[in-house]
Amino acid sequence: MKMLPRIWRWLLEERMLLLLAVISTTVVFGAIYIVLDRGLRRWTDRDLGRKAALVWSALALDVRQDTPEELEEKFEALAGADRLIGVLACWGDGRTVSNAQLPPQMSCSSPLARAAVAAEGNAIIARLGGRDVHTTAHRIEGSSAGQWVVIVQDRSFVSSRRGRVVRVIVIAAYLSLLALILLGKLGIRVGRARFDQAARDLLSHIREGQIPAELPSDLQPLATDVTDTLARFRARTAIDGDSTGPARLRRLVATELAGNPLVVVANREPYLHEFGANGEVRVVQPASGLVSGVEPVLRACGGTWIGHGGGSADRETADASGRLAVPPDHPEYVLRRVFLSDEEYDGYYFGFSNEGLWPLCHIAHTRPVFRPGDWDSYQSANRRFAQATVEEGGSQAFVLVQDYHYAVLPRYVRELAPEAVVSLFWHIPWPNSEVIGICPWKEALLDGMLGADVLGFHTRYHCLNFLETARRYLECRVDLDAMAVEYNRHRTLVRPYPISIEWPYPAAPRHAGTALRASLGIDPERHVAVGVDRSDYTKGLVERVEAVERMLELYPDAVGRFIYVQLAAPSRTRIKRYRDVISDLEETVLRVNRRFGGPGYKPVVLQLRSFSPDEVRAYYAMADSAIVTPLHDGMNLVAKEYVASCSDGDGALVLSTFAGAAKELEGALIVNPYDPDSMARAIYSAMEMPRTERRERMEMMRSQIAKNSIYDWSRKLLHDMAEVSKRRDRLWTEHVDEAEKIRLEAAARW
Ligand code: ADQ
Repeated sequence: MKMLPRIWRWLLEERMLLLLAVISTTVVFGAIYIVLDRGLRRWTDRDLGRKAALVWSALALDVRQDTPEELEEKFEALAGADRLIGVLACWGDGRTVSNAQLPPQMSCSSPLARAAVAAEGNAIIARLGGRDVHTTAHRIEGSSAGQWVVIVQDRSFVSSRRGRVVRVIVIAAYLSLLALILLGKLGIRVGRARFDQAARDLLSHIREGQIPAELPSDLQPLATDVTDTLARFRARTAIDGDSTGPARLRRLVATELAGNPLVVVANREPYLHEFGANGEVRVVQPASGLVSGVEPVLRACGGTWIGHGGGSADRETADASGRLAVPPDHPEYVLRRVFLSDEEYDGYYFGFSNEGLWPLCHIAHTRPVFRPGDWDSYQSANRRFAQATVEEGGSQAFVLVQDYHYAVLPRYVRELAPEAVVSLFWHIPWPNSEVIGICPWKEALLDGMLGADVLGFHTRYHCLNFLETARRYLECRVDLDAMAVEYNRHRTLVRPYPISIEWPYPAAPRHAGTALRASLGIDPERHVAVGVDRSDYTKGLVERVEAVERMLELYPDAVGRFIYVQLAAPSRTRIKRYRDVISDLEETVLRVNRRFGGPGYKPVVLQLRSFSPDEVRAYYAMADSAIVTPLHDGMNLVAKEYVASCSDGDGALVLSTFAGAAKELEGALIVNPYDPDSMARAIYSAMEMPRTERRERMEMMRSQIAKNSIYDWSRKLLHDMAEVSKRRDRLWTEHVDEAEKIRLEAAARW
C-alpha cells in the first residue's frame, strides 16, 4: 500500500516520463518501419517479377525465330526502358546474345546468370555494376536443356524509396513524440492541480477536526494515512511527552532543578482583577509580550509568579499575603501580588523604568528622563520584590527575573539568599555602551544586573553590547569566548535566548476569521492586513499608517481592495509621550480615511483597546497579511503569533528589520520602518504575492518557530541555570576538600 504512491510519484517524474515517451515512440515507429520496409520490398520484387514475365512473353517467339543480329537489335531497343538493364540469351552451343548496356561481367557463364538459371524462374537479388539488380532466367520453350534467356532489371530505386520512407517516419515519430510529451505534461499539471486542491481542502478539514463523509476515491488512502499518523503521533506524545513542549520542560524541571522552587518575578501580572462599573469583579489578561512568552512556562511546570498588584480589585481577590491560584478557572500555579504605594509605583514604573530605561534602550528618538527620586523608588521597589522572592522561593530557589523593571533585583536577592540561582532576562534591546553612558546610575545598574548568574538577551548582538558596556564602566573581567563576566568574585553568563511562543499554537480556525470579517462588514474579496500592538512610540504605529497612505498613493489600484486593521491597546497613558502616540495615530488614520475612503470603504480601521487572546487570534485568522514594523524591538511576539496562526500555511508578513524577530523569520518581507516608500512597496507586494510564494515563505517561518518555541527558550535558560548550580556545588566541594587538607596538614605539623 505504502510503496504504490511512491512508485507512481517516481514514474510521474518529468524526466522519467520523457524517457518512457522516447522508448515507446522508438519501439512503435521501429516496428512500423520494419513492417513497411518488408512490404515495400516484397511488393517491388513482385512487380519486377511481373515485368520480367511480360518482357519474356514478348520475346519468347522472337528468340526462337530471329537471327542473333536481329535479337541483339531488339534487346538494344528494350534496354533502358522502365528499369530494364538488359537481356541475355544463352544457347547450349555457346552462342550468346546480349545488349551493350549489360555490364561485361554479366555473361552466360557468370555466377549471377548461373544462379538465376539454377533458381528456375525465381528472382535472384544481387549487386551488379554497383547497382542492386533483379535477375530472372526463362527457359526457351522447345529448345534443349541449357537454352535460357536471362532478364536483368535495376532494383536500386528500392533503397532510395526506403530512404524517403525512413525520413517521413522519423519526422512523424518525433512530431508524435512532441505531441505526446505536451499532452502528457498538460494532463499531469491539470491532474496535479486538482489533486493538490482536493488534498488542501482535505487537510484543512482534518485540521479542524472533521473529515468530510464523501471523498474522491483517490484521496481516500491519503485521508486514512493522515488520520492514522495523527492518531499514532497523539498516542505517542501522550506516552513519551512532547519532545519540544511542556512535557519535556516538566521533565527538565523535575530532574535538573532537583525539586527546588521556581519563581518568576515580573512587574506585569498575568491576571488582573478589576471592578466593573456596577462593582462586579472581572478578570483581565493584559496585552504584554512578556506575559504571552513566560506564562506558558509556569502553566507547564508550576511555581510562583511575583507581580505588581495593579488591578483595582487585586487586594480583594487575593489572600492576606497577596496570594491566589491562577489561571482563575483551572489553577496551575500561584500568583503573589506585591502592592506598592502610588508614589513608589509612579517613580519605579512610570519614572525610572518607562521614562528612563525604556527610551534609553530603544533607539526611537525619545529622550530618556532620569530623576533621582525615580531612581530611589526603583531601588526600593526592587528591594520589596526581592523580599517577596525569598519569602516565596526560600534560599534555594531558581529565580527567573523578567525585564528592565528589575535590573538591581538580582543583587538584592543574592544578598538575602546567596544560594539561590538567579537569572535576569532583558526583554528589550540593549544598546551600545555609549548610549548606556547617559544613565547617571549606570554603574549601580550594572552592578545589580551582575548579581545574576545568567543574564539573557534576545540576540547575540545585545549580549555583545552588554559585555562591552560592563568592560567599559566596571572593574571586571570580560571573557568573550565563554560569554561571561567575572565581577566581585562572581561569574555571570551572558547568553542569547530568543524568546518565542507556544507551539503548537492555539490558533483560531479560519472560519472564525471569516465570521469576524462579516461582523466588521468587510467584503470577503478585500485584502485585510492587521497590526496588533500596544500603543507605544517604539512600535512605529503612526509611521505604519503613513506607509499605508503612501502605498495607496503609489498604487491607486489598491484603493478599495486593501484594508488595514490596527488593534492598539492603550499603554502607559500616565506618560504624555504615550498619550501623544494615540492622538497622532487617530489624526493620521482620520486623514488617510478622508483621502482614500468612500461610501462603504475605510482603508484604515483603528480599534483602540486591549483584546482578549482569543479575540486577537480571531483577527490573525481574518488577516491576509500582517504588518509588524516597530522602530526598535527586542523580539516582537506579534510577528511570531501571526505566523503561528496561519495553520493553513497561507499568509504574508511585513516585518521591521529592527525587531529581533527579523533575525529568525527569513520568510518575511523585511522593511526599514523609517522608509515609507519601501514599506509601501512591501505592503503592496504582500497583497499581490502569488499564492505559491506566500506558502513557501510561510512554511519557512513556521518551521523556524516550531524549532524554537517558548518551551525551548525556558528549557535552555533553566538548563544553563542548572549548570550554574552544579558548578557551584562542585566548586564548593573542592573548596571544602582544600580546607580539610589544610587543616589536616596543620594538625600534622603540630
Ligand atoms: P511588548 O513590547 O509588549 O513585549 P510584543 O512582543 O509584540 O511586545 O508582545 C505584545 C503582546 O501583547 C502579544 O502577545 C500580543 O498578542 C499582545 N497584544 C498586543 N496588542 C494587543 C491588543 N491590542 N490587545 C490584546 N493583546 C495585544 C516586550 C518587548 C518585546 C518582546 C516581548 C517578549 O518589547 O520586544 O518580544 O517583551 O520578550
